Amino acid sequence: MAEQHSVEDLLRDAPSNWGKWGDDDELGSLNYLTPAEVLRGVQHIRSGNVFTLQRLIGDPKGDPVWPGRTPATRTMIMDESIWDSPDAPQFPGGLHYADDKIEAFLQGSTQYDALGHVWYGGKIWNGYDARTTIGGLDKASVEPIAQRGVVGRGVLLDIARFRGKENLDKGEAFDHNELEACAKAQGHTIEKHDVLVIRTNFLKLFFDQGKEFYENFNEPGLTYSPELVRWFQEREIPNLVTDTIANEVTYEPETGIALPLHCALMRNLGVTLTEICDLEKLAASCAEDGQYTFLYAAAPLKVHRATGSPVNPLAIK
Ligand code: UVW
Repeated sequence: MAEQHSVEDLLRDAPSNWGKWGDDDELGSLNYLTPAEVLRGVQHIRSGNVFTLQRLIGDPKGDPVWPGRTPATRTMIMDESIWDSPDAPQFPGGLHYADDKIEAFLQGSTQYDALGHVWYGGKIWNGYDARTTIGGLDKASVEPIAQRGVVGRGVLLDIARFRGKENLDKGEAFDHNELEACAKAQGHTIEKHDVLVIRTNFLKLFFDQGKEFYENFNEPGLTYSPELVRWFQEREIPNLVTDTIANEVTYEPETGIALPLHCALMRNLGVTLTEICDLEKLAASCAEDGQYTFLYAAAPLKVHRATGSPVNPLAIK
């Protein structure tokens, strides 16, 4: 029988930031983003060009989501047809209006993960009991992230371009050394407290391939190694932003463990994850003007006890 691996075994001696910001902390590595970091980010605004990084919710071409989730559905509640009926509500002055609602996975579009979104061994970020997630996250929900907002220096690491590819393919892995090499080729360095924005353009395949996209689902991205986790800890990286559904190679190549970086980075170091971004316009601009650094600003929605929330991050160059 094949040897079984657990994420607990894999990460037994892994670095941790639990307790670093106190026993009550729910922000993790976002604590690194002080007002001084906002001002450092502002120094990278040169042209005033603004890029929105959210994917369209309800895209007529489809919404990429993690297997098992379904895309948001939008339902029209009020429109002009309502007033065709004699029973339609009447407002003084003859007002008509349109209203709609969506039913959506809070993790079903461009999103911030709450720090308590993923765990192992019965403990979430900062050592809180995983039972605090029952019925809603009492600890480390998306709410504290939304209350605070995320602003700092962003750096685009265009790995697809660095590898000379239109998009990365299933399971293609890279590491922190390649992030450094990519930054060097782009003409900058990765500094302490940078928000890392990594482009793979993998979701091009979602739109090109249809159903085949989900066969042998295994996204490309960073993959676990002790060195990589230490690098994130030493660089004090607050936020990892990517254009894939789950920000890392889905199954760690050596052990087959699912999403070990969610555990090593988010649960143990408190690094926030931002997923399913659309980086195409930003990447085209960076390739054209050679400026890969910018002010990154994002605030997920304030949803009480939620595991995550949709967001439309901004990159301002
Ligand atoms: C899972 O929760 C499995 O993935 P994500 O972080 O992409 O929402």
